[in-house]
Amino acid sequence: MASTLITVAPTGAEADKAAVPALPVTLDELVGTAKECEAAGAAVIHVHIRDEAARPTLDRGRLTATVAALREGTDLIVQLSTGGAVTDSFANRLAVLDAAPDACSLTCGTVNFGADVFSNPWGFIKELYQLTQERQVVPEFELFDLGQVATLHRLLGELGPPAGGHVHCDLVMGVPGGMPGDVPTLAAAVTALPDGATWSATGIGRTTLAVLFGALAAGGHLRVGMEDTLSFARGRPVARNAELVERAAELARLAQRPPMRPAEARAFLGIPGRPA
Ligand code: KMH
Ligand code: ZN
Repeated sequence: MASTLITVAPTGAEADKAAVPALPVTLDELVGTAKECEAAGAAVIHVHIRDEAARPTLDRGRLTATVAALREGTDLIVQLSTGGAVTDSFANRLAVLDAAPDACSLTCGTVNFGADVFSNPWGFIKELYQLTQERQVVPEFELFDLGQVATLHRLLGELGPPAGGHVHCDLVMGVPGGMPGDVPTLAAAVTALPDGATWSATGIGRTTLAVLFGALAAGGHLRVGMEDTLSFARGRPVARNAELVERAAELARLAQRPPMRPAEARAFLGIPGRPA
């Protein structure tokens, strides 16, 4: 039976801990969340970290310690964000790979991001991609609009296949400024992907459920978490990341595509197993 890759994105760079107390921001909170989400069916964790004041940071020491702690506490594939926060420099975003994660995000273009701009010019995309190839860190191609799918084709055409040999994408839908989180747009994006690519999708905010159901129906994989939505239902805040994973896993089982476990996900994504 085919299975469903579930990625949890528990923190992000945007939500404010003071306003969202359930957001995991310390290392202990992150590892505790990761364990619960793994038990609930996640196989990958997409990681943003915070500093002692709960502000987003790309501090190298903290990132390295985070990778080690997640490996110690879970079998999850550790995917560090190279997107960071909209205020992070390109140099700091490239340096994320110094923490030697299993995987990283790699966004394929610039996009309006609410009132901000999430900047990913072609030169930066190429440099980051080449670094993933050199360091053998498996990239997940983050696609916020259809133009970014065209850039992914250009990238693969110029620089060849990624570390691990397999192209896996994540459609990030419903960002104010990016592609809408609806089924016609999902279908258009999936149709445009490179041959042989696999994909997950996530819907930001109110688009979460439409994208989740659409992705399952179209044979895709799922990303959920408090980076992407802070409401479980109308008027009901998310209490913990694991409830979003539990819901995704339940729907995946109903779709006859149960959650993929981390070892299967490693083979699927071309990520080597951990040394014993
Ligand atoms: N925080 C956003 C500006 C990624 O993680 O690679 C970018 C983002 C994408 O979250
Ligand atoms: Zn992210």
